[in-house]
Amino acid sequence: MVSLEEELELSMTYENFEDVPARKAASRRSVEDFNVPAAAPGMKMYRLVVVSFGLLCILQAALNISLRLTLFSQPNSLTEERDEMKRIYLDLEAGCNNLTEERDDLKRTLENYDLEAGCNNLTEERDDLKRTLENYDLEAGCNNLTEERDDLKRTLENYVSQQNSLTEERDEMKRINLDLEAGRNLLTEENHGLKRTLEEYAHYLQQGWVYFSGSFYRISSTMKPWQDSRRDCQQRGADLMIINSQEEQDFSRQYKNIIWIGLMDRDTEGEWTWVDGTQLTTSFWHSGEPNNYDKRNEDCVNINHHDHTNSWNDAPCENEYFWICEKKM
Ligand code: MMA
Ligand code: CA
Repeated sequence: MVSLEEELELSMTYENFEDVPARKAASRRSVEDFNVPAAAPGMKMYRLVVVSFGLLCILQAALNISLRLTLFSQPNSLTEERDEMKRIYLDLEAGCNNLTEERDDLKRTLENYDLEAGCNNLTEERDDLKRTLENYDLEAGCNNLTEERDDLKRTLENYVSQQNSLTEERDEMKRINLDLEAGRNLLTEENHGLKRTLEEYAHYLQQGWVYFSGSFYRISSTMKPWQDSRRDCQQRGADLMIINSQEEQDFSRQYKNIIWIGLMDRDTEGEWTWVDGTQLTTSFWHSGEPNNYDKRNEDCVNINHHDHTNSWNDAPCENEYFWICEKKM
């Protein structure tokens, strides 16, 4: 390696001993080519040397720093590793001491254990069990167990049959309960129906209607044509009287006025129809009736001849008479 001093010396030597005519020619050329002073090449060399020297210095410093960093960081990690090893060693030492103590304890226990006594105890226990087994009456034990089993079987069978009869009884009771429930429901319904009927009876009685053979009857206190009379009955929840029997006929004759009943042939002449739509079957016409007298459109029927069993007469519907309502119960 060439040091800085040597380099400088070399350049000096080069300047001193170079061929002077050649240098002069060169300097002339320089002057001609570049138009710079003749002393420039020396200065250039010098600058180059100084810059190189500076770079070398910086390199040296960088190396120095990196070396120092490496050297200072290594000892730290080595110290840590050493401390870790120390700790591991201490742990191992403690573990080893523990094991040694345990081993010594076990040794002492083993030395103190009376092997013979332990063995004798076991032998005695075995002999006891042998004697017990020899004395055990296998047959008797077996018989007892068989009897017990049979007893239990019988008890179980009794339980099963008892349970069966109880189940049957329960089912029978269930059926009876259902029947009773249905009966009670029917009675409840009936009770409600009777209540309603009773209320109806009370209502008609309070309004002054007369009860006879399953119906309530009411005689009007005014006179109206047949149609208006019928409307009045309907507004009271009833209709004009329908006579189906001798008893009803006799009952109707007690009223001494002329009164409309629910019979007419307005739809077809000669075809007598009750207000409930049924055809006339049993009739109680007075003799000579119905006659549609004088062709006056006698289409409605009244009770006219109270003193005769047959009391009916046909009369014009516009005529005004009393009337009798009937409410079938
Ligand atoms: C009245 C009237 C008729 C009835 C005759 C019977 C005169 O007319 O009531 O309907 O048939 O009497 O004589
Ligand atoms: Ca008549």
